[in-house]
Amino acid sequence: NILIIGSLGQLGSEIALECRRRYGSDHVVLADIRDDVNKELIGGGPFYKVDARDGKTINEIVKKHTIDTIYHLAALLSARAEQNPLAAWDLNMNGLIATLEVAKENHCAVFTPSSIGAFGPTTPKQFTPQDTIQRPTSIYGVTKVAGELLCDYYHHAYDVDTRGVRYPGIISNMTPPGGGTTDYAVEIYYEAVRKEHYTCFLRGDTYLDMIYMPDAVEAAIQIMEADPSRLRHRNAFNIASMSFCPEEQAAYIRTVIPGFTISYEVDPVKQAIADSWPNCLEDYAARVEWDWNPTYNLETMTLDMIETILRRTP
Ligand code: VAH
Repeated sequence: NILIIGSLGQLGSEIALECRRRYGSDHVVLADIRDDVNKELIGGGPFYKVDARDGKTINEIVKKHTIDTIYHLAALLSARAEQNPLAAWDLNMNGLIATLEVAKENHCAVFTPSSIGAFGPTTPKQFTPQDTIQRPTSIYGVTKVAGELLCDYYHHAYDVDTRGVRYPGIISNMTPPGGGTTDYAVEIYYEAVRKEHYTCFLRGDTYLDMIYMPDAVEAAIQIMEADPSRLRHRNAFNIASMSFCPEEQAAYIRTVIPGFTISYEVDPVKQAIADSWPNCLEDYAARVEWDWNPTYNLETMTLDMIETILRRTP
């Protein structure tokens, strides 16, 4: 059975939905600090309102539902974290260690997402290697590197089956972005449909790795189903699927919405975070060790995003 902590967030909601689709609602237990949003999106099945740092309650849930796999998806993302570094450290680290302690006691496997945010300005920006220097300059990145090291520690010291991927910016047609630096790449599609214009908070030539939610969810499930004897890495695997800048994304949107225009009001904090991150990762380790192979690209994602938003627009 699976427990998803942070199951109402941007990534958590969609992993919850897909896991319930694949494994059945009763085998997928959801938990989130909030209980007000989009629960109907995920349908029935066990749900607990719980703070990710509350190891005691999480331990009770794990024992009650004989959980064998925990998806730990509760965190403050980069832009929001930068506004409140101590809250980000508290949630991102004390939430994670609570899960790792519960996993150690109950022999659960743990999935924890890392991010391209785990790299910094001294990391090679083009085809960023799987094993390279990681000195992020955002507090979010600090918690991601610390999280990777903590998960590897629990694996080597206590044999906890911890695994993770370094996510690019995630683009979803179902759940709103969660306060990240890459949120522009989601908002732009909704604004393109709503008013054929988007004012972007990053410079038009800012390249970042991005991934469409269906591929992001597939990675989270595929890595946890992988044969552990093949894994030479664990926390966390580079995964890549597309790298683009706002200008490029706007050009693809114009192939569907010819009148679409983009303008720029650069947010200096978000731009500084984006400039400290790589432009594109290399993900050979994920491809070799657990057959990672994304399906969407900027063209097919743009078509799917706009068609989905149009279908929903009254
Ligand atoms: C953020 N969407 O912007 C997240 C992600 C690669 C970025 O970690 O913080």
